[in-house]
Formats: sequence, C-alpha cells, structure tokens
Amino acid sequence: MKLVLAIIQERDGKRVADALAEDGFFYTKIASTGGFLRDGNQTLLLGVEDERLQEVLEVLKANSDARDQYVSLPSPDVMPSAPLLQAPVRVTVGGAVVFVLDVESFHRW
Ligand code: 2BA
Repeated sequence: MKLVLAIIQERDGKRVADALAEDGFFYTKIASTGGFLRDGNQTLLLGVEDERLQEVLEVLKANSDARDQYVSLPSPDVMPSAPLLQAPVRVTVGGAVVFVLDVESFHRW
C-alpha cells in the first residue's frame, strides 16, 4: 500500500475531489499554505493499493492545471536580500506536487 500526498491548487480542488470520488478513491483533504507564495492550497492524503497507484496519479494529473502566478513583494524572511521595490516575478505553480510513500501498516477500527 502507498500513501499519496498531493498538493494541489485551491482552484482545482473541486474537480480533483469529484474525479477521485467518482473512481472510488478514499482521501482526506487538508487546507494548507504554500511556503513561497503564501497562498492557500490543498493537501490530499490518499491511501491506495499498489495496483491502483498509477490510476490515482493519472486522475490527479488529468484534473490539476499548471498556472502562472506573479509574486510582487517577496517576504523579507523568504528573501532577505531582495530589494523592496522590484518587478513582479512570474512563477509556474503545479499542476500538482505529489509525494508517494510506502505504508508500513494500515489499520481501521
Ligand atoms: P509554494 O511554496 O507557494 O510555491 C509556489 C510555486 O512557487 C512553486 O510551484 C514553484 O514554482 C515556485 N517556488 C517555490 N519555492 C520557490 C523558491 N524558493 N524559488 C523560486 N520559486 C519557488 P510548485 O513547485 O508547483 O509548488 C506548489 C506548492 O507545492 C508549493 O507552494 C508548496 O505548497 C508545495 N511544494 C512544492 N514543493 C514542495 C516540497 N519539496 N516540499 C513540500 N511542499 C512542496
């Protein structure tokens, strides 16, 4: 069994959730915040059997889009050396950032 930890953009949240539910995946959704943009995103925890791992990755990929966002004022604790006034920087966020971990054991009471 694997634990899939997927960080997706808030705007993709409903589309991803609907697609996962439709395909019968169990998941837990946690509201989270990106350390760089300081924007809200969503972290999904999914326990999946090994044979369905590829399928869940495909569902995540098909339903999360990469988007460009602009960072206008970097926070001093992120970039202490940044000048106060500088042109907005474009960053491409997502589709999704996904970690796959081996599950040692799984229990449900
Ligand atoms: P944020 O930390 O808000 O990052 C948003 C986007 O900003 C990132 O998109 C990346 O394109 C850019 N970025 C992040 N850190 C940067 C840096 N130090 N310098 C320049 N550009 C930087 P994604 O890579 O698609 O990441 C989307 C979100 O996924 C992140 O939001 C964060 O919440 C999470 N994430 C990404 N990599 C992670 C990691 N290695 N560990 C934990 N969470 C991660």
